[in-house]
Amino acid sequence: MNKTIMITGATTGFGKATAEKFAANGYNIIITGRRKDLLDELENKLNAFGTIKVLSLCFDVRRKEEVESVITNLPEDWKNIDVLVNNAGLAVGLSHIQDGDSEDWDRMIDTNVKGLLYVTRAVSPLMVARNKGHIFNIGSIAGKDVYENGNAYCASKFAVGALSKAMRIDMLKNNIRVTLIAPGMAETEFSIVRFNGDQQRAKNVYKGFDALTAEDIAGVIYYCATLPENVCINELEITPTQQASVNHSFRRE
Ligand code: NDP
Ligand code: 8X3
Repeated sequence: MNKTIMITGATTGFGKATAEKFAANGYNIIITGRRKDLLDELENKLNAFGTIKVLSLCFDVRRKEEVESVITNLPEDWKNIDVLVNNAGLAVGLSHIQDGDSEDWDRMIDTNVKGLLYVTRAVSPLMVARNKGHIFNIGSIAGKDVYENGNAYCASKFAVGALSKAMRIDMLKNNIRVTLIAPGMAETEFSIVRFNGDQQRAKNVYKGFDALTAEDIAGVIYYCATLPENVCINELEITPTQQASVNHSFRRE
């Protein structure tokens, strides 16, 4: 029988690439996100794999009641979620804390921290009931060290790191694996969102730089998920070869 993976934020970037990777390897896929048109497009693409099932759920992870209702009302044959990828997240803005926009802070904390908590609270009891499951939390190297102007985004990703450790401990007796994935710079829609749609500014972030791709991260998640069940990778930091840490990157001229 196929295993089932649920991925938040599967409309683009890491989430979409992860859906494609697991679909290609025979998993049934639950894709989620806010943009219905992109979910429909991906659902059609994944259905072409033929031997798997796809369920598309359009919701905002910040809406607690909606998250609870969507998971509670999952069709019975979709409740056996083997892998959850808490990926939905974003950075908005880049400014010194004294100039920061509190609405940007709210969006980041509500999505990256509270959204992740709501989804985990809804899905983890299904895993605990079966005494098996694997939760991936997409943190960041910005959750390992801070950089100038990163303040609230870094804080949200430090929180993801803390929650990953906490989940691992809280569900230790329930045989639940928890893996924190902490990527460095990857070229997705991330910078376009951070700079409110400014494509040129987003492009400049990756100039002279071989950034990670969404597929690189999907491959790492797949690797961790398919290790023998007695093995749990608790945490993995992955950067481009040209990036040693959040504050040390090498760019070609
Ligand atoms: P993308 O912008 O390409 O993808 C973000 C995904 O999150 C989209 O599918 C978006 O879908 C979804 N999302 C955002 N807000 C919400 C919300 N409120 N409710 C539901 N879904 C939401 O960026 P990445 O793929 O790069 O980012 C994925 C994760 O990886 C994020 O948590 C990010 O912080 C993290 N990360 C990214 C790095 C990078 O350099 N790219 C490095 C380290 C970590 P939609 O808009 O349709 O809702
Ligand atoms: C995204 C990586 O360095 O832009 O989490 O914050 S960084």
